Amino acid sequence: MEKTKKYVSDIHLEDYTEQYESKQSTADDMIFTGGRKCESLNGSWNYAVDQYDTCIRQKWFKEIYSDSHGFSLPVDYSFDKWPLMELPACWNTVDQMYLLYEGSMVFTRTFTCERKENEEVYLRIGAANYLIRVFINGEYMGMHRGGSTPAFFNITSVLKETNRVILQVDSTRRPEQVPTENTDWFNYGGVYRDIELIYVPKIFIKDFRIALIPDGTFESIEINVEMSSETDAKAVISIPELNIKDEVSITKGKGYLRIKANPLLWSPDNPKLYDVELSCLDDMVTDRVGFREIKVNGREILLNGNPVFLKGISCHEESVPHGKALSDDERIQNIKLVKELGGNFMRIAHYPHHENMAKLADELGILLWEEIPVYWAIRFTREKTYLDAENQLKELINRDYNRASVIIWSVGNENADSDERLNFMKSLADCAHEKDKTRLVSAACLVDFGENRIADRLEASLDVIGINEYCGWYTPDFSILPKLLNNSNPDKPVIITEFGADAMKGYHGGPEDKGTEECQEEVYKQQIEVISKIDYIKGMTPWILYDFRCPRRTSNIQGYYNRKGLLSEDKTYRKPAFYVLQKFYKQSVGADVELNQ
Ligand code: GCB
Repeated sequence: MEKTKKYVSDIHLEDYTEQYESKQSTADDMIFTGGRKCESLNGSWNYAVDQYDTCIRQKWFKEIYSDSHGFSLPVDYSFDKWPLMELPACWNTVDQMYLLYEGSMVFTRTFTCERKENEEVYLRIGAANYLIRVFINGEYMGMHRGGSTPAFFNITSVLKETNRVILQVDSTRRPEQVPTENTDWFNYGGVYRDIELIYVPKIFIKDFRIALIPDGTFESIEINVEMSSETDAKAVISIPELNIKDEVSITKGKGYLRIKANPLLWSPDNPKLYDVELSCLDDMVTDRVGFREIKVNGREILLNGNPVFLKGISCHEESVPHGKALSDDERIQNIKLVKELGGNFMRIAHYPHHENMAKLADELGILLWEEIPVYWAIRFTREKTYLDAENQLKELINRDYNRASVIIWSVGNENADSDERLNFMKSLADCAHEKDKTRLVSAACLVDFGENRIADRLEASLDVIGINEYCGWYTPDFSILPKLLNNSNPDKPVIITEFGADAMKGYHGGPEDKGTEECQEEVYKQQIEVISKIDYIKGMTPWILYDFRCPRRTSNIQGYYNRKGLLSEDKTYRKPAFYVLQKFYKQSVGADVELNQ
């Protein structure tokens, strides 16, 4: 009787998600992972599409197979007999049947765990879009919100020798989420970044930050340590190549040290990295870091004290075979394409990409703009939406703080200038400044075409102004661009974060014919000619490196792809505009460019 009642209440309980709102993994739950003992849980997982969220309504994770009298109960799952999927993956690319699926899927597997008595074990999920709920051995472990940043769960207390883990992932777009329902990219679902167990001692190094102090001397490194408990201890930092081995004293779990050093400075031309090691009590972590200074002086961006022009390109995290679950080879290919263009900078839009992107950019020498998905019409008035956005920003900063390649945090893209939006985004910009004094803060803003000038109240909170303008495309009258730029007198450097034009590979016509390669080529020529003459423009990241999937794009030349790529979506074909940009980037910037021969 009890059971029957329970069954019926599961079906009728409509606010069933409430009970899983507790234990949210946030930026505060992150732990530093470099150099730690870890075990991968990537590989084959059993899975089921769970469109009606039956797993969490009926609490499948409790695995109740019989009643109190021992009679077997009917259940709606058979974990070990479900089909298999190799994780990490975006389910949309795994099977044509799931291409357009948005909703929940449930993944499960068992794993063994040999934990030493004094070890704590964390489950880390690199990213799952958008919401993930985690269950182990019948217990709810917690949830994570935000589709592009990592989640951490301390699972020590429930571990046995053999363990069942269940992940419920929900990719549903919702208006109050970050991003909101309507974007200009494809909403991939799945657990699409690495799943791993991380072993740490009872008291461990929770956070470790190391950076060159941006004081213009290039000879001071600072180290911040946070321990997992309010302990007093001594930590040791070593950077063998710089002959550094120093003590950091930890008081109530926190430590700070400033060291004199003379590192070779990291730059795209010389991406010098140093092995660093931090040990404290029974714990030790490692990293490979570069030391560089990025600053703004008036309208200049200074890298290691020298003015730099950011020759960039925007890029989504996507490949035809893998969706967002790129391989490192695919990431390297993207960076190499930017190098081939003659670029030194990438705007990795519009959400945090895999942490290996920044690690590879460190190794290969590319500067990065990293962004959170505060995109278009976010619910600016909703407090919880703000907290979600701020948490994603903090998770990104925590994750990539030690990456020299990352020079700019972007707090959003193309949000109409309202009072609510100003408050929301100003708070995000202030938060980024407070959390990180070693980088610049920006956002991709809209141009004020009414007044025909760069004007956005958010600019006061930014170090660098990002501008999306589509003159020659969405704003067909190209002559507006020179007027607008000449009409503006910003007191900060400006990066043209977007311009571009759709072009379908192999589709030809005149420069006026929208969607042709010739039209895109012409837009690039016109844009570059104007942009290169404006002295306050210190960088550009045209939209975009290669075509990407987008449900909004249904025209005959688009075929559900945004075709503003300089390359086709499979990256095998370079459109003529690729070579226009390449020519500009390979010439010295600042000089007038003759693009019409
Ligand atoms: C924009 C957006 C970008 C779009 C692009 C376009 O301004 O920032 O996400 O994909 O325009 O192609 O319309």
